[in-house]
Amino acid sequence: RRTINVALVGNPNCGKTSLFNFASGAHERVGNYSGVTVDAKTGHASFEGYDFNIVDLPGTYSLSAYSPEELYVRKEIIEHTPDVVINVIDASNIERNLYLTTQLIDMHLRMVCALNMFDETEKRGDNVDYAKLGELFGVPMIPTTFTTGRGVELLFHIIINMYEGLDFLDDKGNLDPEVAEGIRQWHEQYRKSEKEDAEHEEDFASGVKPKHNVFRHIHINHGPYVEEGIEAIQAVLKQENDLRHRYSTRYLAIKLLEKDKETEHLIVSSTSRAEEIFSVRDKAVADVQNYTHEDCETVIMDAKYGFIHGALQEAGYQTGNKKDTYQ
Ligand code: GDP
Ligand code: MG
Ligand code: K
Repeated sequence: RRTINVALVGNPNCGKTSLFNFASGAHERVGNYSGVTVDAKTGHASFEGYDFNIVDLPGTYSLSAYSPEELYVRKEIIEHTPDVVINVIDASNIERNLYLTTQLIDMHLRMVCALNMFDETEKRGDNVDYAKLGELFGVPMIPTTFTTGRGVELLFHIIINMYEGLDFLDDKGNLDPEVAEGIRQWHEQYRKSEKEDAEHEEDFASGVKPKHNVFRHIHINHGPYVEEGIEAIQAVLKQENDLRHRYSTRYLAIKLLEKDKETEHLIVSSTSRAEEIFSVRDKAVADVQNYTHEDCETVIMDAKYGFIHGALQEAGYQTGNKKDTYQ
């Protein structure tokens, strides 16, 4: 039997522990509370002949490392590299929740999104083409209600198939050959990327994409100045083989542009090129500031919200007007 390591990541109160309890049979406390310690609970589940180790991580709104929770989640993802990340999203507050998703995308993970609280959005009369949204984010988006277990089987089915790169069921439970091919190719790209990161990233940069690749790893475009900076920093990072094989150089470059202290420490402790990397970074930061009259962090954040806004619009997102049914 194969064991798949899964991590639950999402904003506070989006339903992570409810999924954890439902899938693993645990009885962890759900609801509005904040613990004094930052830690993760581990549980086990079985689906379709596979075993799962499930880690319920603390809730975070972002991965900017402003809080112990954010640092903890980042470390857990980077150091323990789960096979698949389940990004739980409170679909009744989708725009804000997708911000974390855009940061997870930078980390280049195998990921699936649970559009949880789907019952609430239905009560309110929200509308969204979640298949389209998934396509735009390059991540399968599955409507779920973890209080009743709706969508959980499909979610795990998709995780298994992502892990194995095999077939795929659509939301009606039928095998959609085009989506199956998309998943398979996406998976191949991912496997390839683990071995040949640099080559892989160049593939994406030059726009080479498989024909039916519905779930491809996307790059969120942060605008010409930030992207130029990312490219310049990546060029130096890629000369460090250890770093390149352990981390997504794009993610590290973005974090360096945000002047992220943890990432700076990582660079200092793991390369002999720290000085060169910081000087390229400092120049990029200054260029962004000069051209946009904003600091890098703001430009990056605005670009991510711009991407979310555009994707929601393209997926026909509309909030229902039956607001009284939602507490
Ligand atoms: P966490 O902070 O992400 O671990 O979220 P919890 O699992 O503790 O859930 C927060 C609250 O939302 C709890 O009161 C849950 O019962 C409730 N909840 C979780 N999932 C759903 C869902 O899909 N629909 C509805 N209506 N409530 C949910
Ligand atoms: Mg919880
Ligand atoms: K990598």
